[in-house]
Amino acid sequence: MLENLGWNTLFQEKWNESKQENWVRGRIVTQSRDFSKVMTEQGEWLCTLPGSFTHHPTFEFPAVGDWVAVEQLPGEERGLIRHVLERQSEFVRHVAGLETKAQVIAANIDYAFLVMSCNEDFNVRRLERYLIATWDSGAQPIIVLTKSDLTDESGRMEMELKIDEVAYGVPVYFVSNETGENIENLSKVVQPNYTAALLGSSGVGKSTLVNSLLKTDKMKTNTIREDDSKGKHTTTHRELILLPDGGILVDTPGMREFQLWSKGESTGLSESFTDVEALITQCKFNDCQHETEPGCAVKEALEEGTLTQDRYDSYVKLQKELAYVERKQDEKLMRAEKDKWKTISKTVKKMYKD
Ligand SMILES: Nc1nc2c(ncn2[C@@H]2O[C@H](COP(=O)(O)OP(=O)(O)O)[C@@H](O)[C@H]2O)c(=O)[nH]1
Ligand SMILES: [Mg+2]
Ligand SMILES: [Zn+2]
Repeated sequence: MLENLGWNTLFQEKWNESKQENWVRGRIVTQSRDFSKVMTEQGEWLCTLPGSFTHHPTFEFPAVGDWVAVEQLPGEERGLIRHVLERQSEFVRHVAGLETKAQVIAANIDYAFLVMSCNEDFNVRRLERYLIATWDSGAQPIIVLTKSDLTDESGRMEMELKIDEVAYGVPVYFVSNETGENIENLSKVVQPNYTAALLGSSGVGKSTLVNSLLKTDKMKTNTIREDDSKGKHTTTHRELILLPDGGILVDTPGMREFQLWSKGESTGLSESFTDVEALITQCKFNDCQHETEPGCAVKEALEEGTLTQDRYDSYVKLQKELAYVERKQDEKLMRAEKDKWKTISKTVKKMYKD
């Protein structure tokens, strides 16, 4: 039963190390601030986190896709989340707004479906961002171009060329919920017990795609509420869904902005920009700024047109963005450290007084 939800031997090992007698395993199906819906071996339970959990200094809310240990409340279909199993992957972004904080969009995913629509939403610069986050997540990227019924052969070729430039070797699927193009093939990508998350802007057809893959109308989509002025963002929470052939999907609400998060040791930028970084190693000087130095391989490539200016500018911009987030994170850690010492010294002083 748990196997159908993506349980594997690695989780089993972690579980064996941590399990306690009254704990039941489950996977988070939906997550809001206060509640988690958890699919356990004994059914779907509404679960909360005990306060002691959230007061822990390194506390992080569990996310959709997390495997958790639940303690059932006696006689109820509710429980307390006692433990979150170590994640095998996590897709993270910088939370929208000014706060320096990570937001886990989905945990324990095998595939990241990077969804853009063929008509209005296609944007390689955004794709670059999603790719960096995907390489950092530990999931495999799959590019999904929806609404293929709204473009023609030359439109497709143009998009394929642009994608080749930023995501060479990443699988690309043109899909349409209207004509059914590639729906079957995409469903085969999500093999039984594997999890794929649909990531992308609002309105690109993610929920409709889930319905196509499910062969039902489970997910609410924009069309249903087209006459409802508030109905623009129909998917309001992330949700884990089981496919009839055994795969698992996570539908997510659209992300209006996608700011990067860095985990310090992140290599996503390098993995997404192997072309640029390979050039940099060929510059004559190790500390080349790629501006006026002689023997600069980057400048040469830009002049020859083998590297486009847009791509290079994007690399520089994303690198700065990541460095900024890292600096902010360091500052935040330092502040937390200072606060900790303040509290400790206060306690010590008080002890001496008493
Ligand atoms: N032409 C066309 N429209 C689509 C397709 N898939 C979805 N749509 C429309 O796009 C809109 C947004 O769909 P929805 O699934 O709610 O997008 P989401 O916000 O990404 O979940 C709806 O009006 C859908 O009917 C498609 O393959 N072709
Ligand atoms: Mg949706
Ligand atoms: Zn250079």
